[in-house]
Amino acid sequence: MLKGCVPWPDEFAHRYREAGHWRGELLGDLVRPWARRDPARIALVGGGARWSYAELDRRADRLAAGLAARGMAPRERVVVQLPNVPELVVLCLALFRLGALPVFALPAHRESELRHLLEASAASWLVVPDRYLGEDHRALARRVGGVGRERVLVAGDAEEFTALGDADADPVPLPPPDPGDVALFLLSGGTTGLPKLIPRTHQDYVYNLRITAENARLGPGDAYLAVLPVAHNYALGCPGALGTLHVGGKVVLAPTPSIDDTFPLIERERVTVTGLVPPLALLWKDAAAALPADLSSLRLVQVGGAKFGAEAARTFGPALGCSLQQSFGMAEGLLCQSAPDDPPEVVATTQGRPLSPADEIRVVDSRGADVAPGEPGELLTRGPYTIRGYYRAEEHNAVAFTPDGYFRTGDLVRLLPGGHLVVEGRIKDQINRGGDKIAAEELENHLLGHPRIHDCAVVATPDALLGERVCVFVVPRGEHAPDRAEVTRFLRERGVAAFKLPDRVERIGSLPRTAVGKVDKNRLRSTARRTSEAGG
Ligand code: J2J
Repeated sequence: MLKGCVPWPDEFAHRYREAGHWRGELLGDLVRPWARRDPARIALVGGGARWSYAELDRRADRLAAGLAARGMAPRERVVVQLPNVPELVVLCLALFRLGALPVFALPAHRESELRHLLEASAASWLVVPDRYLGEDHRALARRVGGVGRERVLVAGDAEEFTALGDADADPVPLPPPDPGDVALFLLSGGTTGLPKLIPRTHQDYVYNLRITAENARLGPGDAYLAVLPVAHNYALGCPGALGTLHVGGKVVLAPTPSIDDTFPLIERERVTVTGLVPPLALLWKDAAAALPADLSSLRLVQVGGAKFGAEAARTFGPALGCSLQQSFGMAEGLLCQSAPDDPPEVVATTQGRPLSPADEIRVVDSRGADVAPGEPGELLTRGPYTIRGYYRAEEHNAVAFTPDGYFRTGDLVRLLPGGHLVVEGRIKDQINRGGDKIAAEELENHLLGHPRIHDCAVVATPDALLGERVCVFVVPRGEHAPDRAEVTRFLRERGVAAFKLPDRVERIGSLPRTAVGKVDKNRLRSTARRTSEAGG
């Protein structure tokens, strides 16, 4: 396994192979059987492209050869920041075939995040679109620096960089990577300073695709609409775009998550399955009633990334005329989802069950002891698609994993007798803003760089649509505390992604502390709630 990664111990690897979970499959081979068996079958629709399996397969081979010819080598890290464009899917397959390792940045990331990803992964390549949603990503790449011009690949008009479209050559035989080796890096939501890199192997991720596709009863007749960024685990592989290609289905890429883009695509492409975050699900529910769109092809909508409340969950399916699947997932691995045969009330009130019979879970108290059945506690997990460590993060791994290899999810759950989980909250210092994760410490570190901020603390405040919003308590240095407009300007200047910008900035004389001297975030959360209830 790549240096800096933590392998599964032999006895576990053996067990997962014996059970048939790990089958030595390669992500680069996903579309090959379909390209041979049914070459004209449509694989990918988006951005004006409509490619068959044979076409997608051919393009991936040509791109892999083109990248190899430009010097890209196996195991090199490639920070990939592409929105939902067909080039992203071809690039993924090409990198998997080459054994080069995509590090998936989100389209919303800016200099601060991109610089961190390049550095943390020691990447030698960066891939960006020319423009997306008003942002010129070539200008962004220039500001980020760190990678030579010829190693910045641009989907679209490349200016001084290399056009992704020019990396095209006649296919060459490439030595296949080891199925047990790392194939891609996902990002953690982050609880500490900056997001950690999550190494996923070929065989563990193919397993991830297989179990999520099975649980969605996904087959060649399905059309999956990628609404959320394909760069995120949820729309990439749960089952997402890759899981759909694995079963011979059709992947439809929505250029943005807006209703104006997604509803016409559902109608035109007869979309059957998609995945949403709760705020989008709420919007869809209202829009389905208000707009004349034909959504009758939809049979299953996954909702996850943040808690979907029972009330909304009960009415969602009937409003859209489809089944709801609650999805409680994490890029580190473990996936809990409702099953097709779960009774409606179980689907409405739980976040599903772990998908693999080999998933091991424990629910523990603050001392690490198992709680009584049904009581809330922190969810720990290990299994055939849950990592044993973040990339190059030995110190952090010592706290994020137990000595016997369980990942500490930081999520508070209750385990019901039937094996279903209910997410009750979290102990990690993170804000979940409608599925977007914001590490409090990352934002605090940025804010402490402001000349008029002496100290600060970032907490979540409840919100009807987004679930949570970002509130910052600021202890000013000097007379005048910076207001929200000033904080926003400052963070933008530092190149922080827009979804992390605070919704509220509150001035406070000093931060409340607990008995052991830690910032008392519970108290700050209550203060924030009180002031918002008072209309503050
Ligand atoms: C409450 N919290 C949830 C849910 C995730 C599918 C779906 C989501 C993700 C994802 C994913 C939640 N209710 N239904 O990768 O494949 C919070 C938890 C969790 C964290 C993981 C997928 N679904 N969460 O959201 O890596 O706190 O993955 O630990 O971005 O999101 O975030 P992330």
